[in-house]
Amino acid sequence: MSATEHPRRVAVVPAYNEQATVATVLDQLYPLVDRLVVVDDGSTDETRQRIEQWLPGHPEARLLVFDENRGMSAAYHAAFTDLRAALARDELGADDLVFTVDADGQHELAVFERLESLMVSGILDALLVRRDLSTYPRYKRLGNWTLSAWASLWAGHRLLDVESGYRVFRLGALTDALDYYRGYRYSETVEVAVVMCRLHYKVRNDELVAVPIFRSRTTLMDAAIDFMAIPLAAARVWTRRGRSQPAR
Ligand SMILES: Nc1nc2c(ncn2[C@@H]2O[C@H](COP(=O)(O)OP(=O)(O)OP(=O)(O)O)[C@@H](O)[C@H]2O)c(=O)[nH]1
Ligand SMILES: [Mg+2]
Repeated sequence: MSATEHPRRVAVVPAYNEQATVATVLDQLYPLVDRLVVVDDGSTDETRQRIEQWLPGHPEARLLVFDENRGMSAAYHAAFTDLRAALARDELGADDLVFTVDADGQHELAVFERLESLMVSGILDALLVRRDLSTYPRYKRLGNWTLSAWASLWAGHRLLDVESGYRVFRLGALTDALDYYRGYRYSETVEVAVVMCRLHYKVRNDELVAVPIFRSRTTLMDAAIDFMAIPLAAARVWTRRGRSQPAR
């Protein structure tokens, strides 16, 4: 990419049982991006059919499917691996931007331009959107604060909403980080944040964005898994790359 060119935008949308919202989210997202990857994570409702009905007329969109539910982290891993292959084929560049967006309409797409300009002007590798959780129940906010503080300790960088699924990554940094984590259930979000910080990539997690609707399907078990996944992700970087050797 030359200095005058804009990075391409790629959207990744994991979807599990989102028949009510998925087509609307894809409709709103498609005009904002150059390429879109949606993953149906073995939905048992009409999600897959809704996506298949939506696909014609959207040539830059691609559907990956799991026949059985494998969890959000596996859905991201499949999509990111697909993008890594596109990078290797030179279809995409290391400076292209990957936006991750939930299929449930929880992510405010009106801020897309703002997120891109923050990435470009700040020369960021990752912008983990900080969701405005003021409409969330108190126990959710407390859990989020605790997990973010715990992750900050291991990341060596202050993280304010480490569970956020609304993110922008530079593709080159993301594919590098992919060598250090896979994620289980929801742990992809906390693991990639810790890994990227530990690899000395430039990460921000302070840009506050409103959440249009509250809906939660995560459980206390998911929080416990994330809690354990955080030090393990940091340790993976330490053991594989060494404590002092920066990535870039
Ligand atoms: N719940 C769930 N979502 C999945 C799964 N696989 C993919 N997803 C998708 O991953 C995205 C995030 O899941 P959500 O359940 O909205 O979780 P969240 O918004 O990060 O967290 P909460 O606000 O605590 O519920 C959505 O687009 C889901 O459709 C899965 O196995 N379970
Ligand atoms: Mg959600």
